[in-house]
Amino acid sequence: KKSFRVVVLPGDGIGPDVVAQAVRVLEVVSATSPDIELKLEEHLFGGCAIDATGVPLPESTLQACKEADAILMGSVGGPKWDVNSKVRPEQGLLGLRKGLGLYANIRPCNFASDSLLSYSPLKASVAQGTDIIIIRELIGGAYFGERKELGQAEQPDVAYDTMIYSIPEVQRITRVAAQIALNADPPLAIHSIDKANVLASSRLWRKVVVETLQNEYPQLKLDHTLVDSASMVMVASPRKLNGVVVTENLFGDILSDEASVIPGSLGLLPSASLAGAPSVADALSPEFKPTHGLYEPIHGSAPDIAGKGIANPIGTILSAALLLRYSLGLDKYAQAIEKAVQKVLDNQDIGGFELRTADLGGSAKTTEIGDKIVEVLKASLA
Ligand code: NAD
Ligand code: IPM
Ligand code: K
Ligand code: MN
Repeated sequence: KKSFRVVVLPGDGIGPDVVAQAVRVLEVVSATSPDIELKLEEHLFGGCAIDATGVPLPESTLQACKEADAILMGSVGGPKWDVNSKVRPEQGLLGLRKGLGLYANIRPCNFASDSLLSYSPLKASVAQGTDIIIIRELIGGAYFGERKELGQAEQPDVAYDTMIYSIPEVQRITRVAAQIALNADPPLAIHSIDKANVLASSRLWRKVVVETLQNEYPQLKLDHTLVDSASMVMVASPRKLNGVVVTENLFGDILSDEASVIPGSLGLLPSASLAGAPSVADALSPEFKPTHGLYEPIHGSAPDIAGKGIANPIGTILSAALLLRYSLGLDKYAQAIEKAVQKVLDNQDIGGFELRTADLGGSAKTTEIGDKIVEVLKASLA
């Protein structure tokens, strides 16, 4: 049996609730498969790690993540840990991304099931057929440029962040976008989003995206949209952005939350954050395994519903599917999980009543959704 080590970081708020359901799903895969075994180990991370150890990313957690074959995460943060305090849960997440070199954040945004169309905040005619894969650069830009807090800067009444990109940083994320576009048949269009009419880092971004694609992937279709306009297109006619959207860290953060609600709920969408040498692009071709992969739902710790047992676990369960696909090379099981999720959302094989959490207008508990997905998955693997 091939054995894989998976580090589990439940984190804060609804994190532990939704991660517990994804863990059950991974345990089903491990127990059913004749040839693989998943060894899951939990570690402290985020606000709960601050409470227990004083820091959000304890050295032992970072070390375990470095040694793991993959990482499954919930979410970190919450009102208990003030944004003005020196030590914050979110610093742990940024430290983990940087520490593992997770530069490529993949956030697919499409309808897990057409039965969700009526839950979209957009009119069905507008939302229908939205199928966007957001590729967000994750360890550059304003998140990691030079920063001075109020009181630390040269002038007493100033604070600043620096949005900075290098040519290699943009080249490698462009290649990831290109590889994902090429994995589809026919290849997907690439939409690069920037603010090149104002920002120097965006002018570099656009130039490098153009040159990299021209030199290395001339067959791919590329267009450019300014981020303000793109955020409007996202709700006015999101299908125009169908394909691969590639953008820098902060724009990607904002646009991916905006896009996430189009297919029904923020609670449905997974993400993968990948590192890889020489390039994650290779990781997305069948022969390659990323050096590190962190998988988490795109939502946060949802303090408004934490502790109520009503969070939607599907984004985290689909993140576990991405973990199997990208880091462990187990596409077959990833597909089985995605299929099980779709069946539950489509109300198939589950006894004739609709099972949805509150974000999708229902009254099901987090654990009930987990129960059903586990049941359907077990049946499909038997
Ligand atoms: P959020 O994503 O936590 O919540 C936004 C809204 O979506 C809330 O109304 C919440 O109830 C709802 N929601 C989110 N996930 C849901 C789910 N699975 N099921 C049902 N409803 C869901 O964003 P926020 O409120 O801006 O942030 C709260 C905290 O989470 C902050 O401390 C923030 O820094 C942190 N955060 C962490 C991550 C992460 O760990 N990667 C991501 C985003 C935000
Ligand atoms: C996300 C979150 C994080 C980000 C925060 C919690 C640091 O919003 O994963 O999208 O801004 O990247
Ligand atoms: K998350
Ligand atoms: Mn975000």
